[in-house]
Amino acid sequence: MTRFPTHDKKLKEWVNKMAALCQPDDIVWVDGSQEQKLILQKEAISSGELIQLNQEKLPNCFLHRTAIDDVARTEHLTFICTRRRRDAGPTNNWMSPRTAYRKARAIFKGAMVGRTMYVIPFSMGPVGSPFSKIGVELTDSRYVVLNMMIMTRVGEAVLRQLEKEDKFTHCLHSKAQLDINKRLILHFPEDNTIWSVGSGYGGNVLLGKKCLSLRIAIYIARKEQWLAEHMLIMGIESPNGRIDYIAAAFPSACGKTNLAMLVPPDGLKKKGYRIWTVGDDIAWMRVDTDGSLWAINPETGFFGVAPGTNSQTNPNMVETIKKDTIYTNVLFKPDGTVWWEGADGEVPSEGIDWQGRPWKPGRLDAHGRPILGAHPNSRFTTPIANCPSASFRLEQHHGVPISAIVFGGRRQHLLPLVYETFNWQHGVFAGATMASERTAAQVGKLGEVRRDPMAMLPFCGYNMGDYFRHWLNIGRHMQKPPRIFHVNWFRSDEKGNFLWPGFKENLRVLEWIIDRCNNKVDAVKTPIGYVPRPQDIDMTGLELPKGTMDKLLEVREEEWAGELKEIKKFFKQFKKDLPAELWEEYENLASRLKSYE
Ligand code: GTP
Ligand code: SPV
Ligand code: MN
Repeated sequence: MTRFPTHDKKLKEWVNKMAALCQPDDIVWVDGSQEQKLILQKEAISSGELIQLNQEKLPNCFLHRTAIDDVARTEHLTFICTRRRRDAGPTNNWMSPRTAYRKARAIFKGAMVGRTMYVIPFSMGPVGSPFSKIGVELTDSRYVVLNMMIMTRVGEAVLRQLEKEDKFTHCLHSKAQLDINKRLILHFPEDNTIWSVGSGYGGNVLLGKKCLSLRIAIYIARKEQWLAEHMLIMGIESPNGRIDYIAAAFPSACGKTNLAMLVPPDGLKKKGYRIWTVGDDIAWMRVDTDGSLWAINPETGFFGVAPGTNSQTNPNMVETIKKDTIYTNVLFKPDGTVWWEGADGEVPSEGIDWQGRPWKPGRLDAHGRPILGAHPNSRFTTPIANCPSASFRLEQHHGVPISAIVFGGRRQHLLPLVYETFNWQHGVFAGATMASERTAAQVGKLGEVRRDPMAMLPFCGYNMGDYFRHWLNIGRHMQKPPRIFHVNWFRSDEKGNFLWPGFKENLRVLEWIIDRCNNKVDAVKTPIGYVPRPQDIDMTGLELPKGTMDKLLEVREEEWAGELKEIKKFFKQFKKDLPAELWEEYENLASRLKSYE
């Protein structure tokens, strides 16, 4: 008989019911304690789920390898299960709840035989904050438990809060056979329930993250009049000591983590800028009584992309991941440390690759492509508290006030380095028409341009037409709405080289954004929005080839014809569910472009 550390009847009944389905040998409640964490780590090492890394060089760090076909979110196996198909909308995979439960139940049945079922009570957001939501995840993976302990607030205090609210998101996960043909990531927003089976990869199994904090939260947020978004949150402290906060939505693997903890480039450092990191992936935002938008990061950790992380691109992250970190699918070095493509230092002469095979640099696969040491979507899980730029306002129950919302995508052509939209409605249009080239964060063809409104295409738990309408409504509730901008760090020349150096230099663009918010700088009006005058981007200490800035800021009317066509095609699929305001913005843009020389 399991002892239940809670008197909450609904919770007890649900745990019993799920245990009856999955048939674990044992049930263990996760209390968030250090003692329990050490036991779990030890067990995970002996079961092979974790490899202990060199504890002198990387204290309290571990390595995990997933199955070879389980390395990124599998969007084609991810479903929104609402009673009406219409409520999932044209951009989501839909399954009826009845079918979904039936299919998944067959896979969950007996899936935990011979295993322990862990019960993880967790809070997204500071426990007890009006922003926060509670979930309970049941899982048979120690890797999941240890990751959740980094990414969320876990333990006793959460249970007490849950008992008060008597409401929580029911999250059930089992690795089952880790079989891609028996993998389902199912969301039941009408039941406040998530069922994930057959995977061991982060975004599919850390159910507090994308599944709860976006796909389920966005559904709750519409009812409760707030926003759940795929956004980083950062504070930019100006030389005069004022901190302006921005929230920025870029699709997966398009630079949120890097921007959120940027270290000012030397030229601007002289002015005294400082960055405060609030979050790198998810923002929950509410209109407060002062009429402006306030945001929290519901998470307590980063689940960041490893490749490309080094002291040039992201020195704060390099510092953060030196301890208390779980690495997934990176290269294991003979000295018990880790490496990935684009890491600091020399390329190691040998190691064990992410698939567990002996590795040497320079080897090619059957197609003549280099065999990578780390998977392109290899990641680390690490506590925000260890980040040198962590904001002192992370635990504040009311979050931070947002001055600007920034949308951005990975676009080789067309989109200038930055532009400001004319007003909230036009800003929503800019967000709704965002597009980006596909990255390794999701399974599929790399480089293909796809529409990814507000970076939420894979995470919008209901009809996207309704989501756009909700955004328009939120704007009407604010006396002081944030200004909305669009950035593109990835514009390229004819040869495909990036025109803009990116990373820390992006602060130069953020400076312009903040100056616009504070009415300190002029701009040039173009058909798509306001772009900077070249002289208004501070280039102290950064030299670009002559003419580059003009190319970065250029709006080329002739290129926009194709884009308009694509936008129209995208909008049309929503039929009557697309708000009329967005068609109006479309027509306005088309006519502004027509009369533009
Ligand atoms: P998710 O965790 O998947 O949501 O990704 P993310 O948006 O946090 O992306 P991240 O910051 O991890 O960056 C992903 C990739 O983009 C890395 O390979 C970076 O090297 C690259 N990147 C980030 N910022 C820039 C930039 O300013 N310019 C260029 N060219 N590349 C960048
Ligand atoms: C993303 O893909 O946007 C991520 C990683 O942040 S995952 O948790 O897998 O979704
Ligand atoms: Mn993300």
